[in-house]
Amino acid sequence: MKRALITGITGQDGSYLAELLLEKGYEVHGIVRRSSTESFERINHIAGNIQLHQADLLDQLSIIDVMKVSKPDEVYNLAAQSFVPTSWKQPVLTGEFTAIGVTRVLEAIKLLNKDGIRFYQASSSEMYGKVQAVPQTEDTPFYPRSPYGVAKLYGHWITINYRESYNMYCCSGILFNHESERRGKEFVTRKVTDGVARIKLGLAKELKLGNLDAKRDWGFAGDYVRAMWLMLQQDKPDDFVIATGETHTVEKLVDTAFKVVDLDWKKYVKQDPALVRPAEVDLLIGDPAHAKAKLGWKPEVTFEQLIERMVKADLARLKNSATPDMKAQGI
Ligand code: NDP
Ligand code: GDR
Repeated sequence: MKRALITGITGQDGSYLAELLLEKGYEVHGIVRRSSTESFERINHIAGNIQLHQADLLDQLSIIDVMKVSKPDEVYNLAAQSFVPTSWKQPVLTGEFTAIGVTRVLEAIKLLNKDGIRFYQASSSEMYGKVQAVPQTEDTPFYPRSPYGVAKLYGHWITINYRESYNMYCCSGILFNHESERRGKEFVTRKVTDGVARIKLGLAKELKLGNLDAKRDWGFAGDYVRAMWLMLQQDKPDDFVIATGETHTVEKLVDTAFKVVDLDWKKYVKQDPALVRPAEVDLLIGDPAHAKAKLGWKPEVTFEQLIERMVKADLARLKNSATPDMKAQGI
């Protein structure tokens, strides 16, 4: 039985990846950080089948200890401060988790079992930032536009550096935006689908958003974790762009989500200058040709299917949590 260790197992991707690895017969271990309230809602349904260990990417010894106990064949480094706007408010902390945290994990692998452990790094399309070519490939030059993007670029290059310096099996997955009903509510897709469901149910009157012109290449998280696993099953380590190859504006996302419930978004969406970022990434569209050719990977869920499933999931969740008062009003 293969063993995997996932940092960031409580996050969106960590939960889907844990499910996938369990299906494949892995023994799954995960790192969780101590907090006064537990944030296990995405993994509660598989809690009996995975082993959780307390550790933090800020603490080198805690990572070494978890690796000694879990003895992984594969390490998936998904933990990060992952919300771009927070990276301007907490740039130093973002660098500590999202950049130097990667080196801590790589150092633990190098120390304990450099030839036996395969490593996946969660890199990001945010590294392209002010894009230098369209569509973006593994060879497109990077130009990050946020402290988060800069930190991820460090993580990307340190992964490549350990591969080249120590001959370690290290892969960097340059993943474009991927979403699901488990997405954090501060990210734009989930903010919109949750907002649409609230407006439809009479729980909210408006939805405040920032820049509606930005373009993103949005895919489904369940498809993207398959690519992570595939990267660690090859003869040689490599880096891969994972994307759908389609791009849409935030406005198109909003229109698509409101249409699921037959409402006109223009009546409800307000633009709030406070939500506009200090520096924006205007256009992302990835070319996944390398992943298609080498990994045999392709996305299964379309943009429209993704938004529809997210709106429906938010409607169902809000209806299930309706109070007696709300139920009396037909919610
Ligand atoms: P989430 O924000 O949903 O999850 C982040 C995870 O990291 C959580 O489990 C969080 O734990 C954990 N974490 C944060 N800081 C630490 C720390 N110091 N020590 C240990 N764990 C920590 O992110 P996603 O699942 O969406 O993304 C997974 C990874 O992929 C991230 O690195 C993200 O930057 C990257 N990425 C994501 C993309 C996307 O579109 N989703 C695209 C490209 C890259 P806790 O529950 O305690 O907060
Ligand atoms: P992003 O995702 O920054 O691309 O990073 P996010 O969903 O936060 O923003 C996407 C685009 O939508 C615009 N936008 C808004 N965004 C948010 N969050 N809230 C709003 O109200 C709003 N209005 C407009 C943004 O300006 C932006 O252009 C995500 C994260 O998962 C990263 O961790 C990951 O690396 C990248 O995707 C790829």
